[in-house]
Formats: sequence, C-alpha cells, structure tokens
Amino acid sequence: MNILVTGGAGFIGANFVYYELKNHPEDRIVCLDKLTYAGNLQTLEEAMKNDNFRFVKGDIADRDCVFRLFEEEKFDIVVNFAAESHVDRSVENPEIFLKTNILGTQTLMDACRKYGIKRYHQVSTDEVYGDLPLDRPDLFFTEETPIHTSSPYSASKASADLLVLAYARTFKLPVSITRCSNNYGPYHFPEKLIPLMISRALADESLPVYGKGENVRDWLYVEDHCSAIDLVIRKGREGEVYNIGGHNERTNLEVVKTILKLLSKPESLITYVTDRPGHDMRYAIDPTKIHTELGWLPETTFDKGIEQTIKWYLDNEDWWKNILEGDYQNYYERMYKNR
Ligand code: NAD
Ligand code: TDX
Repeated sequence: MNILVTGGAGFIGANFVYYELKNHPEDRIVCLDKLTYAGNLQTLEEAMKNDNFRFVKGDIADRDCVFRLFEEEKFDIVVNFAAESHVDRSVENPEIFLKTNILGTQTLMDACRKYGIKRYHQVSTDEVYGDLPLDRPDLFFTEETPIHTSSPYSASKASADLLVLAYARTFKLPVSITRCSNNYGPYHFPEKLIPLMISRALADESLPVYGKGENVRDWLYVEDHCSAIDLVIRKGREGEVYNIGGHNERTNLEVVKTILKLLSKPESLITYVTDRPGHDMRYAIDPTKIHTELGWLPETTFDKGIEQTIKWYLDNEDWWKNILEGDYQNYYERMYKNR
C-alpha cells in the first residue's frame, strides 16, 4: 500500500512513520510536511535511508502542491497529522490554525475525491469535547459526547472533524477519525508540558506551572497512539470516530513532580505562573469502542512511559538542544515573560 502521512516531521507523525516502516515494511510511506517551526528533518534522518520512504516539503493547504503530489503518487490511504498543535500559540495567533487545520484538511479531502482513495484518516484530539469538571471523576469522553470547544486550536480541530464527516455523507468519501488524549514520548517538541519540564529541569531552570497545577490530562505513550491509528486505518469501520486513551490521568503538578523526582531535582524549581486563558480542567477518554471493536489496548503505563521518555531526552540531547538554540528562545521569552 502507498500511504501519505502528512505532518510526519512532527512529534506524533514521525513516530507513526517509524511505526509503519517497522511493522509494515511492505508498505511505502510518503511524508508531506511544510517544516514549520514544529517540523524537523533531523527526526526523519533514519527514515530517509529506507527505500520505501519519500519526503516532500509542502503545505497541505497549498492546492497545487497537494494535487501535484496526488497526481504523481497513487495513494491508498491518507493519514492527516499535519496541524498547528499548540494551544498557547492558538491563543496568541488563531489565524494559521484555521488555515492549516481546517482549509488544509479540506484541500487534502478534495484531492482524495479527485484522485480516489481507500481511506482518508483524520488525526483529531479529545480537546474537541471541551473539558470535564474535577469533581466528577466518574465522567469520561465517549464518541457521543457533544463537541464543545474552548480554544482556537480545539475549535479548528473540531471544525475539521465536522468537515470530514460532511465529506463522508455528502461525497461518500471513505473516512475515519481518531480523537486521542495527550501524547508523550520521543521527538516531542519542547514547548509542550512534559518535554518543556524535562529540558528546563535538566538546566536547573524554573518550571512554569499554569494556575495551581490542578488540571488533569490523560497521558498516552505515543507508540500506543500509533498502534491505535494503524488498527483504525486497516480494520476500523468507514465513517466512524474512535476515541483513544489509556486511563492514565494525572494532574499537571503530579507530572512535574514525577519528572523532578526521576531527575533528582528539587521541587523548589516549580514556579506557579498566570493561568492559560480558557484553560480546560480535565480530559479523560473512554476507549471502550476501540477496545471492543478492534481489540486495541495501550501497552505502556505512565510510570514506565515517563521513565522511557526521560531516558530518551537524556540520550538525545542534541535533538532538543538544537531546537532550544534556534527561534524557540524568542518564543519562550515572549510567551512567559509577563506571566
Ligand atoms: P506537532 O506540532 O509536533 O507537528 C505538526 C507537524 O505538522 C510538523 O511537522 C509541522 O511542520 C507540520 N505542519 C504544520 N502545518 C503544516 C501544513 N500547513 N502543511 C504541512 N505540514 C504542516 O504536532 P503533534 O503533537 O505531532 O500532533 C500531530 C497531530 O495529532 C495534530 O493533528 C494534533 O492536533 C493531533 N493530536 C496531538 C496530540 C498531542 O498530545 N500532541 C493529541 C491528540 C491529537
Ligand atoms: O508551561 C506550561 N505549563 C503548564 O502548566 C505548559 C506548556 C503547559 N502547562 C499545562 C497546560 C495543560 O493543562 O500542562 C497541560 C498540558 O499542556 P500542553 O502540553 O500544552 O498540552 P494540552 O494543552 O493539554 O494539549 C495537548 O494535548 C491535546 C496537545 O498540545 C494538543 O495538540 C492535543 O490535541
């Protein structure tokens, strides 16, 4: 099979490229990525050595570029990871989120309609469901939970999901959608909570926790997300939405303290800063559907996954230090100086 993976130079997309090359060596993977600040070709260095892998630099919202690629390659499956993905950046500047996340999705699906496809898969997020209250631990997001977004990021992802379902109904496009909880693991860009805290703790720098650090996220090791998507694109039912999550809920403060403990760093590094506007309180996924229909279960517990992740950051300092030394420095200054 010939599979287009968009956003494959980013965190989850790159992990998915490696997952596919390892588990389906007979398949060919083409990666289309714009190489925004979040895309990194260094991450794909090993993949580039594989004859079944091709990298193409381009924007999913650029019609000419996308249609040219579909003309050249006959894709069986498209998996769309490409997105602006950081909530804080969407608060600062929503526009690019709408362009890439919504119009980019539309452009890809228009190409699928024109050139034909076995499956268009949209990688979505649990953030489309909004948040759950902290005092109701019995509540979880199911696929029937109403869409109720909080940030420009989640609104753009929800809009894309609606468009995908509309293309399925109106144009009979064979689609599927997965909505996953927070990922962590190798190649995670250091603007996100876990890699930010690891890299700053290693440098003995302050760790900026928003508000009181009480917000809860449901953490999933990235490889478990990849195995779930792999199952859905090959065996999942057309037109369906599947939630992905592993019942690994932690408050942000618990996560940060675990990282400090594993790195033998003092809790005095924690600094409470002004909260994120519109900050979602709790995310928690009910993964019953993907478990009962497709037999998917996560393999990595949070305790094991966070140890593996810290080890990866210790073993791959070059990867994240290169990022920290670039434009990222200005970003950190701008985003955190007045908090
Ligand atoms: P990321 O920001 O690390 O990577 C995004 C990638 O997309 C980068 O390589 C970037 O260069 C590329 N990209 C951005 N705009 C593009 C465009 N217009 N055209 C082509 N490429 C473009 O993101 P991530 O954390 O790997 O997330 C991947 C997908 O998974 C996103 O759709 C995100 O919404 C979704 N998701 C993420 C998480 C999470 O915890 N990170 C959880 C659930 C869902
Ligand atoms: O410096 C920080 N301090 C802090 O307290 C940062 C960057 C984050 N936080 C908090 C905010 C959140 O409650 O940590 C939590 C996690 O924050 P992020 O890593 O920014 O992730 P989140 O906002 O939960 O969104 C992530 O999961 C869902 C991804 O970035 C999205 O792409 C995905 O859809």
